[in-house]
Amino acid sequence: MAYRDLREFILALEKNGDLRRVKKDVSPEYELAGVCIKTIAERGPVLLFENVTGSRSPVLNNPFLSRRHVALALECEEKNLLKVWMERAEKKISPVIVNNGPCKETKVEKPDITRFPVPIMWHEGDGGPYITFGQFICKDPETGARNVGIYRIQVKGPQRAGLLVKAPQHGGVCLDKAEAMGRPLEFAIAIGTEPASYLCTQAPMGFLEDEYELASALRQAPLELVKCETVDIEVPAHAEIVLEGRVLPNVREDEGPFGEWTGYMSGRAPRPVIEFTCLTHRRDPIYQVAYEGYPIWGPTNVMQAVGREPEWFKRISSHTCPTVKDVHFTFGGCAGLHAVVSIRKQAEGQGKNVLLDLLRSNQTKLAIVVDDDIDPRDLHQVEWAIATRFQADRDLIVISGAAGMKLDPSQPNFPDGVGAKMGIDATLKLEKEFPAQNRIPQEIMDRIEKDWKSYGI
Ligand SMILES: Cc1cc2nc3c(=O)[nH]c(=O)nc-3n(C[C@H](O)[C@H](O)[C@H](O)COP(=O)(O)O)c2cc1C
Ligand SMILES: [Mn+2]
Repeated sequence: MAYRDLREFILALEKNGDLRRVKKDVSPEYELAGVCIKTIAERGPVLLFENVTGSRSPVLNNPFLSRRHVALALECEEKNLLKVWMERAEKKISPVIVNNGPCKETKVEKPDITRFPVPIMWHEGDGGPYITFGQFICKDPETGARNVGIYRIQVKGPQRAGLLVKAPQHGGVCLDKAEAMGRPLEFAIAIGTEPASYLCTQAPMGFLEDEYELASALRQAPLELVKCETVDIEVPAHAEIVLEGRVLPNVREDEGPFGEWTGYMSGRAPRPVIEFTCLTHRRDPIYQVAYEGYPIWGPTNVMQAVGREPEWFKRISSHTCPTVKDVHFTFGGCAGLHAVVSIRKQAEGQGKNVLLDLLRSNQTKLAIVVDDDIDPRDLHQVEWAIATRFQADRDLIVISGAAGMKLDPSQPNFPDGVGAKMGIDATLKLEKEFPAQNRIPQEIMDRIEKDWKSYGI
């Protein structure tokens, strides 16, 4: 049975031993971030801060700390995540609109976001407190198609905030269209929901595709949505907190800096401005956040990788290589910049075509393809394949001046988003004789396995 709301998922995490309730008073200024970092590095437990100084709401950090946590969220086995996601995503389910929902239990017509939800300072030098884990829901001003994404929100005043989103992100495309019509872009931000509504936001979907259809498919039950009070948007009925508002057309104010998920501070620049018109929440709402700032530990990379891998697997298998085995967006590669793919190669040169597939993404700057005896999730194995099967003058692709991820600080004219891409084909040549791999006879290995205790090791 799909989780109905965040609270049911919290209970499941708790039952699994994956959640701790922090009773100690914790300051929202850097201390909460610092405590999160410690457990993110260990891949758990998920933290529910029950006493945040100056706040009446408990704060839950991003619950998707490992693939195991995502598997619990989707109620499947961890080893089947990719397959289950692809199978469920095939059969889209429409969300349903209901008349009322717990997110309406309390209504505040003049919200003050400097007081609620909890204004949290994440890193030294941030331009202000940031709302980091809201589902930003808007509609394409031309077609009315719904779009949902997560974008950083800088708290600036009781009803005023800054927003970082730019085309080709779909939220940015919607904003461009609204501004061209001279109209504000209405939106709602849903915070604290059942897990699929968060996970769906990171899938690289088509512009007119509705993320909440994917969420409904992933949870195998229609997501219940309810109409907003002041804007023409529908939000998850069981959300803990809903902020409604408008992005002001053609208004820009400085936004940033902010410690980004690349592990670096991203700069201050004129960016879109939003005005809040209403806030509704459940009784005793739980505020949800995501500490983002150090990719190697994978704070938000887990959900980004889990959302991207099925889509790229599908694209590669449907057009370039039906025998693709696995796709891995690595943590160190910020779950987007670096991808490793394993394939059973069917034709010479196919490895390079797979690389080109991945490199057309405006995120990915390094793609590595390996044979299917290598596990792309084990980076030691990947390095071994590069060390022993790859020759730089023959198997390397470099493309310069391509559109890349705008927050990559290594780009020559950062932050213009233009940079180089590299592909490493570490697959064996099909026709070329290659030394046999070291092996011990299988029957001997089986016997050792069986008699293992007798060796007294
Ligand atoms: C915690 C978190 C914060 C994010 N912040 C931003 C952001 O500030 N701006 C942005 O463009 N994308 C951000 N992203 C990535 C987008 O949510 C993601 O690319 C999404 O697929 C965009 O959806 P869209 O193409 O429908 O707009 C963030 C992702 C996560 C998990
Ligand atoms: Mn979208």
